[in-house]
Amino acid sequence: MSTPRTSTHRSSTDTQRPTTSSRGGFSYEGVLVGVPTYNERENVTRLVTALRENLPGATILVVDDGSPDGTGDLAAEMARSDPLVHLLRRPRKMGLGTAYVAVFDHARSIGARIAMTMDADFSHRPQDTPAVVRAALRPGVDLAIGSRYVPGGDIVGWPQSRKVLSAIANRLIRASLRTSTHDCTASFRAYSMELIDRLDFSKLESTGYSALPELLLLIDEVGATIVEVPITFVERERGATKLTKRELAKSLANVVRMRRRRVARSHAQRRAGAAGKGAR
Ligand SMILES: Nc1nc2c(ncn2[C@@H]2O[C@H](COP(=O)(O)OP(=O)(O)OP(=O)(O)O)[C@@H](O)[C@H]2O)c(=O)[nH]1
Ligand SMILES: [Mg+2]
Repeated sequence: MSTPRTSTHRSSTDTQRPTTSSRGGFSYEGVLVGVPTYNERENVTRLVTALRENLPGATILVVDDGSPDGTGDLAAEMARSDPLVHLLRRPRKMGLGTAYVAVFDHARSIGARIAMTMDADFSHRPQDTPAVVRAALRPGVDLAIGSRYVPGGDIVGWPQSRKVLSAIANRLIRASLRTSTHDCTASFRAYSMELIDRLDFSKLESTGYSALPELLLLIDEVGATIVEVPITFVERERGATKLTKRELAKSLANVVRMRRRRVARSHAQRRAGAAGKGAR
């Protein structure tokens, strides 16, 4: 069994660049960008096109959960003509947490070095993706988070009330999980596959939005170096949110459950520490 370690946090200076392509530009070969979609027909084609431009050489995977608005068909059209656009069609809405695990499985199956996840609604700007990927490519970095809550990060288009709610929720989660991450609910993340291979996804209980803080908990449990890269988050302009009040309530309940798990682990560590001292 691996010994739990505490994750470390670093600032995000860009030092390592992706490889140079035969045409002289940077190539993001070895990077998989996973985009979960549910009813994103107004966004999916534009987003995949923008990602292909901003991350040349990267593979894009759309994970569509049987969107009734035909998002899957639009993605299928792109995948037919571009070998770097992949599509996973699932029969029904199965939740964001399971979509992320599908992204990690796909990244492993194509031998990727980095698995990135982001939303389809342009809240995560395609032009910010290179900085997040490059941060994850730095030696020793396990996870780079595109963060709203570090200096330089910003939110555009949210009313003040939503900004305050999100900031409070993130502070609460940060304190409950005893993590050093500031943006615990961000889905804009680039994971090294070395980190993914160390995680035990059978422990992941959340299937929806709360998979994001729960993944952080799993990551903290194995010990990892996390960097937060400031990004500008932009409120969606097209399509509708899938974040329902019910989903929010479920996420809150899940944070309480995670807090209990985190405290139980600390107690177990303390007991193990005391037993170790006694034995010496
Ligand atoms: N495959 C899949 N994608 C989902 C599911 N639920 C949401 N998504 C996608 O996950 C991303 C985030 O969902 P949003 O509705 O934008 O949620 P949000 O960003 O928290 O809320 P807004 O601020 O209103 O945009 C989008 O790309 C959605 O299409 C799901 O069950 N399955
Ligand atoms: Mg959104």
